[in-house]
Amino acid sequence: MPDPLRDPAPVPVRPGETTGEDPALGLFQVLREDGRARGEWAPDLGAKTLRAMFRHMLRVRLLDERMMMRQRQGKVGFYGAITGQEATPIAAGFALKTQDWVFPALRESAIMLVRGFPLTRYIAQVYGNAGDVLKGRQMPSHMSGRAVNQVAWSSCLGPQLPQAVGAAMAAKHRGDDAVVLGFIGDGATSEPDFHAAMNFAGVFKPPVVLICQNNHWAISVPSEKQTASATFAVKARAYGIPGVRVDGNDVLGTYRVIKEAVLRAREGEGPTFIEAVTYRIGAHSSSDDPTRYRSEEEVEAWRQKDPLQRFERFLRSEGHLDDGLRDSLEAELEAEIKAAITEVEAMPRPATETLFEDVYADVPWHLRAQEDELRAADPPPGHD
Ligand SMILES: Cc1ncc(C[n+]2csc(CCOP(=O)(O)OP(=O)(O)O)c2C)c(N)n1
Ligand SMILES: [Mg+2]
Repeated sequence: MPDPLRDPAPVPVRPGETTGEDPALGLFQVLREDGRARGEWAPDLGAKTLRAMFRHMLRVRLLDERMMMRQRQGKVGFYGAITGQEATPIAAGFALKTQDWVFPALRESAIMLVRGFPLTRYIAQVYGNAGDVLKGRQMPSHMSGRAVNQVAWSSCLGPQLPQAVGAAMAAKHRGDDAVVLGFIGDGATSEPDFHAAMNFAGVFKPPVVLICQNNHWAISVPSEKQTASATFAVKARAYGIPGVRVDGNDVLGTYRVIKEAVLRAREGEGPTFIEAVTYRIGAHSSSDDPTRYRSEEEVEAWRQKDPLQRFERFLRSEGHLDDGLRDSLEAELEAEIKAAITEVEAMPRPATETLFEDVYADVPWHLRAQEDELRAADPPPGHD
């Protein structure tokens, strides 16, 4: 009998469609590692959309390289790359409608870019300068964008998940046509907030899709030390929610599963819990040295499953991409990113006066006095 954990096979997405496999124990896959698609499961996407998906994946890959370099040069305080995990956030961005909301964990900020958030504004949040929509008040690289319905991820692991469920309950209560996506890492499933979110989602059945990016590590803790469950997806069963385990390095597979779950949620069929099986190729963040806790062989084995290369092989074999197009796309993206970084680095710090904004409708006298004192200082503190 095939072992569903080791022998990836297509599994049904909707509960009730049975092929003899349990969606929470198998591994849903459209793109095989050699880049061939399992035809019967492939989503119906045109060449233009497929190329746009690839463009977004490559854009994030290149942006991460540039930002990590900037961090090493001391120009950026902190950065967390998602290299190797591009498929799920990019697929998620394509599966959503404008009115939908995203409550990300650590590695889904790029969904904002897919949904049209400007690159310079995005990079400005890494720098926390005057171009930052959050005026430099958030932790660095905790991107968010009201314009694209994406809240910032939380440095404290977990709270975004009950918030996602709560937002979905509110949408249901108000009769909004919005679906909410909530993300969590494998490590954060050990937090009480995960249980609270899953339980509320199961009981109240709001239009929410909860996605666990199982990248096999929670900094230095391997995912097998995180749970005794056979998979993360199977945990959904205890909460009365359908659980689906998908190859998180397969952008067409994750798109298909997320899209299906979003559709179910929008049709009032309730929540879905998705485990996207992937791998963090780089360090946990710019503050981490992964060579201290995992082997190069393990990383190399996962490099072979790279989501970008896999998708590229598929696009080439389908005639949607060739050397010329690939090279011009990369050159165009490199130029765009370089220009955006140059523009952001030329921006000043947030004006010190903004310290007094956005908390009180009428600024109280003691803060007004402090503001006057600040304005009178020559030069004002914080300006250099
Ligand atoms: C409540 C809480 N505990 C511990 C930490 C420290 N911490 C930051 S990231 C992290 C690991 C997160 O792992 P996972 O949820 O798998 O996400 P990944 O980084 O792998 O994407 C830990 C333990 C924290 N930020 N918050
Ligand atoms: Mg993890």
